[in-house]
Amino acid sequence: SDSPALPTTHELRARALAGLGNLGVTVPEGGDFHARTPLTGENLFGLQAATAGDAEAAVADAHAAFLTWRSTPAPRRGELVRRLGELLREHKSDLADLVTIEAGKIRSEALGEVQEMIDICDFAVGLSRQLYGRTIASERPGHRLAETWHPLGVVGVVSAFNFPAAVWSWNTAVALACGDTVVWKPSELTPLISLACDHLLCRAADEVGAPRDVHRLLLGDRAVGERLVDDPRVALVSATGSTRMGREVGPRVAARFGRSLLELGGNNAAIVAPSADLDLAVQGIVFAAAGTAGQRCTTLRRLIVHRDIAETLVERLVAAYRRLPIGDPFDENTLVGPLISTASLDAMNSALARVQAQGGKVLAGGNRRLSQAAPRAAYAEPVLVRVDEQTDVVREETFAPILYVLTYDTLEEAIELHNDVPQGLSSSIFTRDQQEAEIFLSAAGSDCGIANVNIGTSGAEIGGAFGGEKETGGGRESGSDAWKAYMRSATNTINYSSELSLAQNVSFL
Ligand code: UN1
Repeated sequence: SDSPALPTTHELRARALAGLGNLGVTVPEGGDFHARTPLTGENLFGLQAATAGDAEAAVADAHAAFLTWRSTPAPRRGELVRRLGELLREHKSDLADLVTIEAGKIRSEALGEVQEMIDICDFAVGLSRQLYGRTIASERPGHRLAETWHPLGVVGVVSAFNFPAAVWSWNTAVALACGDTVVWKPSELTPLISLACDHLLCRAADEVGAPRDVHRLLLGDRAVGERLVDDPRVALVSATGSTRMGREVGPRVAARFGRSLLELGGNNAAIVAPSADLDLAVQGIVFAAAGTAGQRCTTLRRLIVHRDIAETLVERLVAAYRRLPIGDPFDENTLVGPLISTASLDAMNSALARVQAQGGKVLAGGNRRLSQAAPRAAYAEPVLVRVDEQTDVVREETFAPILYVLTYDTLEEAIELHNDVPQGLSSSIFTRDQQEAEIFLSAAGSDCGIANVNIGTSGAEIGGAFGGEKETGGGRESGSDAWKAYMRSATNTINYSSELSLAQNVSFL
């Protein structure tokens, strides 16, 4: 059942201030750039947005810091990241409070987000001693070829409201270990957690003697992001957000021959095969589809179920959806917090209206909740919709908890449906048949950057590379060798003989 009461904006303001106080952040109050909370949909504080001059100074300062930082030994750069990780551990609870207040995540997911930051810091500390290049056998006597990795420059990080801190940390922890400096433009919807992260990193820099300007924060709207996109001193723009945003950012950065790393929309699906363990599948599906109120880029949006088990599975999902506790994300019984805004609720309702017009049938959920207690907030029941085909609405990403259920007869057909959307982020199959699982993971299977077996589409660990194909943008962040996007490689040919020999047997002189 729903949590009986929501905290008031007044209480949330006090809680945010207490958390920021514990973190040592003074809020620069008084401007017209507002921190707000989706719990009530109301404003918390007026802050100052960055001006064009602030953005210019931030890039110039971060570039100046880069010139020192790139020559600081990588393991020493790792010490900064290690200190950041320690501070994140120490302040885990207060940081999670800010994530809940600004992004609306339930407590365990907010703590999980901070844990993800801690994990990537550990990863990046190790990475700072493992920025390996290869030695390559030369075709010439007395020669050696080597691949060397060098820092790239200033990294512009543009992040979204739904992972307001973790996505920053994936980029920043890795970029700093790689010898880059960072200018961060967070979502306008999450300035407080951004101030907190920036503050902890500045503190870590002071404590380990790193240049202060290895990191600069710019609060502001899209104009601030555009400055990073267009500034030739920003070597890499790492942007997380909608495909629409990526379609603008990618070509603009490319026009100045900058690099971009894009993490855009997903339209993630799971195939449920007849042999699937349904207890496990139901849990995996409900977390992936309804968790974070459907606002992860990895959220499960399409379920492709074998016809023989569709009725049983749908029945169990409907029962689970009816039991989902919706409401105050600080309440430990709540599983579904608010959507970020009433605009998201409008988008959800419009998608539902369109899909119904295209033949979709709502099986459970879809009602607004708590509209009297919090008229400006957007609490909604996650919704299950049965569809017969992948109409245009199904092929779009609606950033809300809508799960479309389709059926299939053959695995081939399931994989075809699975891949027949413009996005390519995350995917999974629930099966106990090893052959099916391997086919799904093969070159002719899922076309996504993430493909899972017997686990949902969301909630990836930081150790793997994170990102996707097609309209998801092609970027890879976080673990594995994603660090290479934050560095430039140089190929070295070293002649240690006393002869000059030319490659490809060319003779000259
Ligand atoms: C995002 O939604 O932008 O795999 C990132 C996950 C999280 C990260 C999601 N580790 O769901």
